[in-house]
Amino acid sequence: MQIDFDGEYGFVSLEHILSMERYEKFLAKAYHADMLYLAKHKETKANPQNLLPKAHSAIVFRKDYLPHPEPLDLPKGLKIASYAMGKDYHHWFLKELQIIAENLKRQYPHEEFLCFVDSKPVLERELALRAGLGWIGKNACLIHEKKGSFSFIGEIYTTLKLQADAPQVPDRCGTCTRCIEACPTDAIKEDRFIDSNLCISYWSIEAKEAPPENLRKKMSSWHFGCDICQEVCPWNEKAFGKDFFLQRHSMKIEDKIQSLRWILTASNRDIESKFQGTALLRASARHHRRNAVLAVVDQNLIELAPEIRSLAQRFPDLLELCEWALKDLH
Ligand code: B12
Ligand code: SF4
Ligand code: SF4
Repeated sequence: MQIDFDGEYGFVSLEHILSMERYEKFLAKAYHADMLYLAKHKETKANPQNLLPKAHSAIVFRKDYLPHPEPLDLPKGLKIASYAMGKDYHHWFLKELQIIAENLKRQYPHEEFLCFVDSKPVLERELALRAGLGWIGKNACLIHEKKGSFSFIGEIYTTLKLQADAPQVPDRCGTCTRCIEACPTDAIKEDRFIDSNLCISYWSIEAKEAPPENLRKKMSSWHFGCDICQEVCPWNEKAFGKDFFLQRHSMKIEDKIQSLRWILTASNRDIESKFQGTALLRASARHHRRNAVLAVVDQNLIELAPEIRSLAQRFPDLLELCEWALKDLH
């Protein structure tokens, strides 16, 4: 089967999902933090046929996002994970897969095809690994030997019986432990698990509350997501060059102040309309303000103390965080 796709793809059988024991261990250790949907998803992740009855196979897609395929001009001076630096992949990547699925349906009118990107109960990393698209690194990410790990995963479930035709990529982490050492919060645990309770990505995107005090000063100014455990990976260094990430983070202090001031003072509507169509809207305006307060403290931007004082008055639910920040700024 030949598919017109700018990226890699492979086939995998859906008869047996292999890593449910690992998944259960993740849940048993409560590494999912408050993402309770991950526990609810367990049953369907183990049984893909709950999503598409008679599903036999998946076509799994790996799409690079660095540089972002749909870039957007976002406020300068905010540390935003590369995956969110453009239009939301949940829409355009899913659309790409739907077009592929429509073509396949024309070729195989008696078969069924169903597309997913990220948000449905699908064990995407296992499928990508078994489809030969890379290996799972110690940082838990799918890594491609030549292209690195800055990639999205999506898949089409189908009733077609497709044979996995690519060999599984061997683990190429070897004795490297760079990601484990670089993670500021020690979120990378044994056996390639991430403890979301400690992960900056979780606290800046998914969490409803502010991080506990012992983590607040370790957020390293990440406004949305975190790329540290990928940026230090030698396979990304090889794909993008040694200085690539340093340059990406060299931001002017005036830009930082300007962008953080804007978030601290903007209305819900302003924040929502600025981030419309991007993955940044996964976090509410309140959460963007919370993240901005943490970045102000991280950078000790005392000039933004008045904005934090006024934020505390406008949003009493951020009072505790703002008071903590004001005590810390010097
Ligand atoms: C919940 C979630 C998170 C959580 C928890 C992350 C985690 N590592 O568990 C948080 C919010 C922290 C997060 C962060 C990020 N995420 Co996220 N996230 C998800 C989501 C929705 C579910 C992941 C999940 O179930 N985790 C639980 C663990 C146990 O499962 P798992 O990570 O899939 O790992 C399985 C495999 O690795 C497998 N496995 C490992 N070794 C082996 C060996 C064999 C032989 C087999 C068979 C299986 C196997 O076992 C695990 C259990 O089945 C997926 C989308 C999806 N539907 O899968 C995206 C997804 C994993 N995230 C993605 C991205 C891009 C990110 C970030 C890079 C975003 C950012 N820059 O901030 C970070 C990376 C953090 C990290 N180092 O993992 C991409 C990953 C792409 C890639 N190249 O790996 C995904 C696939 C979304 C997508 N469709 O592109 N994420
Ligand atoms: S995303 Fe950041 S906080 Fe999470 S495991 Fe990787 S380096 Fe650690
Ligand atoms: S940094 Fe090293 S250990 Fe971590 S994922 Fe990359 S190669 Fe593997």
